Amino acid sequence: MGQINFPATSQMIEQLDSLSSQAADEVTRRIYENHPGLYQRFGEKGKSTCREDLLHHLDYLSSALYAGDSTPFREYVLWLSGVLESRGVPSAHLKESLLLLNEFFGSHLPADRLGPLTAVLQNGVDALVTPLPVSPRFHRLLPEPMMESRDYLQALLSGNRPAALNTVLKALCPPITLVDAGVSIIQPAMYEIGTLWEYNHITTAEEHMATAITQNVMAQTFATAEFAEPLDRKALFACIPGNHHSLGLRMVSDAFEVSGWTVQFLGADVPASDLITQISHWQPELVGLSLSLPGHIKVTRTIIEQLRAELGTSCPTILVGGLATNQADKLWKAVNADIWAADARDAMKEVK
Ligand code: B12
Repeated sequence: MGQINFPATSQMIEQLDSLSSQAADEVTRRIYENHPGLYQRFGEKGKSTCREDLLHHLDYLSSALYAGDSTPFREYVLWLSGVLESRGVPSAHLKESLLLLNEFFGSHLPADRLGPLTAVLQNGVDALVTPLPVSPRFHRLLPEPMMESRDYLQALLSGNRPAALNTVLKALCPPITLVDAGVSIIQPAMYEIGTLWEYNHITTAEEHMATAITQNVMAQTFATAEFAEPLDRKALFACIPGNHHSLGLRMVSDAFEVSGWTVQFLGADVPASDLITQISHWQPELVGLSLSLPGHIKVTRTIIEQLRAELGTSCPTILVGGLATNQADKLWKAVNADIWAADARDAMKEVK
């Protein structure tokens, strides 16, 4: 389910992207025209949030088109409707927005280009009408949690940093490695933190606290790890511009470093031009890029194109990963990378 059979021409997606700002303006205007009470309740701020939300819908729409698979869009619609409903906002507005976007593109794109776009939008509307109890694909790719993950989650929720650290340190006995503890204890707990935030069971402050504790735990456990002999191989890791989710990439980077690679970890939201300069100066054999939201697909594709154009045959192998690439099969191919891995353990297997 979700696979849509069409040639997702990049030309069609470019057209969609170039119309997105106009579509967001036009559909916001129509929503406010249909519901004059909204302006009285939420004023200009509500209007600009509505426009921003529409731009997010379009990001997910275009990534589904890149993937030739409506799954990321359908899952996004279900995710958003959960976020809205759990905060007391009826998802009827969401359905209306999707239908209005469909109308907008119906009158701005040639009929022969419309098929795939309408199919994806309709899939989103259908998801709202008959929601199936699905968990997002990125949850299905999540490694099997170890028992300790529950305790770790409890420690995060109660803000107990020492307990979180002890849980991981105690689990770190052979054959359990640093990367095992990362993907099978920390990662599932952080995903659960995300789900709790999504359904409004914890606040953004509590999510930030969990992240801060986890960063500290990862740094402390890294300091106790046993390192393999140096390999004389260099890898550089960075989150693409706009991606603030750096923790997962840190886990990947640490896995490489512990296995003997020399690494540079550039962290979150690295500006494209500086990233390219850093790569061409340091000349790693491998570049690992992390993208978390479907809106990151386009910029990653552009960066990879620029890297290949500037570095030619000396361009390093490009490995990609992150939640955005875990949202649909082969979505990573849309960014023109050489390899993809679903998690840090998988990355160590993919890169020989
Ligand atoms: C912590 C967190 C944040 C923090 C990140 C802080 C930091 N320094 O990292 C902050 C507060 C910045 C944040 C912001 C946002 N977040 Co956030 N966040 C999370 C949360 C709870 C945990 C992320 C995490 O650390 N996971 C644990 C790591 C270990 O897992 P991972 O990232 O998947 O990484 C693994 C693999 O993906 C892979 N991998 C990752 N990168 C790479 C790279 C390579 C090369 C390879 C090979 C593999 C690889 O290997 C990693 C290790 O195994 C997630 C929930 C979730 N499911 O992940 C939400 C989540 C990702 N966020 C979400 C959202 C919506 C947002 C915001 C839009 C919220 C907002 N309105 O502001 C913003 C967007 C910011 C941006 N532009 O990037 C949603 C995304 C929903 C969706 N459908 O896509 C999620 C899923 C929460 C949810 N359930 O609703 N977030």
